[in-house]
Amino acid sequence: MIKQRWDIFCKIVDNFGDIGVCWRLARQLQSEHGLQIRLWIDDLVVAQKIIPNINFAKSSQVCDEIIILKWPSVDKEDDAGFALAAEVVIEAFSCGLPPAYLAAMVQQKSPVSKTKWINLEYLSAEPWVADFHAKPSPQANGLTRYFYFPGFTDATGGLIRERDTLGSHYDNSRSDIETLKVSLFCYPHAPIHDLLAAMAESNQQINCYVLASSILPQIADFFGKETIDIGDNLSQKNLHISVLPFFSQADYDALLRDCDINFVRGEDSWVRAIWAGKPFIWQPYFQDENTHIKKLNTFLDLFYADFEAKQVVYEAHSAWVLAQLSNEVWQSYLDNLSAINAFTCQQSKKLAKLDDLAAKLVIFCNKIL
Ligand code: TRH
Repeated sequence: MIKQRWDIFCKIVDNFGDIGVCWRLARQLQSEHGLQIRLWIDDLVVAQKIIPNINFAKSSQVCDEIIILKWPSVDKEDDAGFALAAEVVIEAFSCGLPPAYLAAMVQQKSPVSKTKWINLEYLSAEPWVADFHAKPSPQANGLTRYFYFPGFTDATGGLIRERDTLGSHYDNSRSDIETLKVSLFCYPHAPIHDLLAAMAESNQQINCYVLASSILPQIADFFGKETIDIGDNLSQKNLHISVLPFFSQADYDALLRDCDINFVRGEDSWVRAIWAGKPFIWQPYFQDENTHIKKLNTFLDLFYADFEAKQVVYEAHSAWVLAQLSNEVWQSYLDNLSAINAFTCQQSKKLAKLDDLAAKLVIFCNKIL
């Protein structure tokens, strides 16, 4: 059977969320929906962090059955094979499509073979998302670009969740845990020093797993050291830090499931923390005019609406995001951990009943002309 061809275009703006999302989506569309995926990436060096077996000297290669292509600069477009536009093209996060690719789409005469053009947007729990999701946006060149908004309700494009994401890993019986396991992945402007100090003073032993990233200087500074490295273990009072390498996505997902509390950030690690079903504290990606705070609050309102101890969760998030974390806020979060754990697990299962993003995207693309 001839496989339907889909192209995904990914520009790596900052950090790993853009490629993290595109890579998960590419793999799921290929493995669960039988599509042939070409993933165009502008920066293979950064992409290697998420796709470890990429050879960034190669402009074309296959990794895990995904065709990975280097997105060349405009002057090299002619060599890039853009003339062969796929059945569906996903423009990730408004990254723009190459002019030669758009030109090929404009040339397509037959309505049946026209490329369907989807702009995959960033995730937000804000209510306006439902109004804009799946809406067409006619372009000056005669093409139609569709907005595709991921989200937390039926009226949106769903969340990325592979078929086997929610196994039987949920563990609600955590009341007698003596040593808490905490994973830490955050932006360097978070109050890391305050968090470590609060963990050290907790009434419980804490093993904190720090994934190697741009926050290592802050961790080193807390312990009065110049630098720290992967593999280092450091302790202060009840806090025990282990510096871990940057994991593969699968190993990182497993770590999230294994920990009792996960500090996550951006978009993709946030969603994975939800699927892990464990208490998590999310630091949204910084945006001007406090847009990220609005995003955070609408998410908290949606996710914790029916949670009796929601105040504790709100306080912990706002302390973390507004850089005012105190020992009291942290201890209060720990004191309520059993309830937060049970509620998170319940919400995770509830969200997993909604159709996932890849499945909804395939249905949507089959529907539009
Ligand atoms: O890296 P991020 O901060 O990415 C951000 C956000 O996506 C943000 O919305 C976007 O606007 C900005 O980039 C440009 O956080 P995020 O989204 O959690 O992506 C991190 C990826 O790294 C995610 O796919 C999980 C993965 N990861 C690993 O594979 N191994 C690891 O050890 C860790 C810590 C993360």
